[in-house]
Amino acid sequence: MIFSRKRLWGAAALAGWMFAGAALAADIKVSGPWSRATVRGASVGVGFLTVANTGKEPDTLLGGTTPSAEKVELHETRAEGGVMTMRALPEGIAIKPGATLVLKPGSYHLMLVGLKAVLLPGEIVHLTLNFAKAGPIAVDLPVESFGASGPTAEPPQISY
Ligand SMILES: [Cu+2]
Repeated sequence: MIFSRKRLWGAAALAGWMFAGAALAADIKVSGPWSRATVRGASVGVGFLTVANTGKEPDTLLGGTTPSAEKVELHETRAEGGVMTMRALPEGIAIKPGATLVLKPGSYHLMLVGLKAVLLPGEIVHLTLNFAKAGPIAVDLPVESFGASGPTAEPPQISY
């Protein structure tokens, strides 16, 4: 079968819409996902994104899974006595109705523990977030450069 590029984009858009539909049903919206390149031999990577709870019920981001690492942990970086420390949040992070949780450098983040390969700029980390109520939500994290502090571009807008 031959698909034109446009058709492939259409199929991708439809798949994206179906994922978004599932997320919408649970009132959880994920945006701005990104990861950062690692040096060869690094055992951990990071993941950042924003989660909005547009529903009327609280939900909890429990963590996630990815084929790129042994496990995905939720972490929080904090300055304590002038020293940046990082702790795991095994209970997850609660998100109140109408609240937005921002995972960003120096704050909450996903820790990809036991990286299976070096993360190179331009690659995509496929990740599944797990929510207590919304369940699993698939998200792709573009890998930004080693020194990146944010995503370089918004994902392309889907239009019909
Ligand atoms: Cu961490």
